[in-house]
Amino acid sequence: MYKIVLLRHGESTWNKENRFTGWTDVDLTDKGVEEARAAGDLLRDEGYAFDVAFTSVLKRANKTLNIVLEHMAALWLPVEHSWRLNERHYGALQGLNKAETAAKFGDDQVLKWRRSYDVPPPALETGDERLTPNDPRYASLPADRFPHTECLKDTVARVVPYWETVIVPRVLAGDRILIAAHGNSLRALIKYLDGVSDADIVGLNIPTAQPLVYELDANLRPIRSYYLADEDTIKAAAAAVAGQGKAKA
Ligand code: DG2
Repeated sequence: MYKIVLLRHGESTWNKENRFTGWTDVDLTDKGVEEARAAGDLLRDEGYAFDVAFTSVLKRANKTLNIVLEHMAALWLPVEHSWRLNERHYGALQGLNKAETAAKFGDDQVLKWRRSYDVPPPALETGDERLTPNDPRYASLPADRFPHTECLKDTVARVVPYWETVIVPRVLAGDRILIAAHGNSLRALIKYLDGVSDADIVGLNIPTAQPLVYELDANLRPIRSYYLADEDTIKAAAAAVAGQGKAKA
């Protein structure tokens, strides 16, 4: 049996301001730092140790990972970064307030943009300063493939090849793996691992900085998965994430 741990980053400044973030490179809040510390302490206290970690090229995930590793006395751990683990690109919604967007377009439309499998948010127009294909962190991404928006299906299409070609060989080699990423890049991976239907993936919300353990069989199919925190805590945190996309009454 293999065991991997998935972790969404701690609260970011735009999570706090309830703004669509996507590939915008925002920092953690003080609360986010605290959440990351708590995640590291929890993993350490539960006896977890890792051989390699994978993360995105966005600082909210990178910093969360560093804080976790620091609290596990494992800052020396090899870390691989890839844009393929970035948050789903939120297109022209990036920067907008989620509740205000719901007030303008309706809760149902925002739910489709946030949680549907194949409805992408409105795309950024060519020339928009939020498109940064020349940023060196995207050197391995051809400029003409730099996303202007992404639905979850698009995110699955770039996360799964990374899982298959980079992470799976390490899992099969017996390495203990930590993946520190984002709400929707993790939803993409979970959809693939658990074979979640396009309809059911709408109801999946990932709380910040809560370690999620996957036990995998020899074929890397999930045997079971569970958060280390108690069920009530996770339910409340996931419901809070779901509620971020509703217009305020
Ligand atoms: C959030 C997720 O991404 O937003 O891009 O706004 O995980 O990097 O904070 P993260 C964003 P929702 O899909 O939950 O609205």
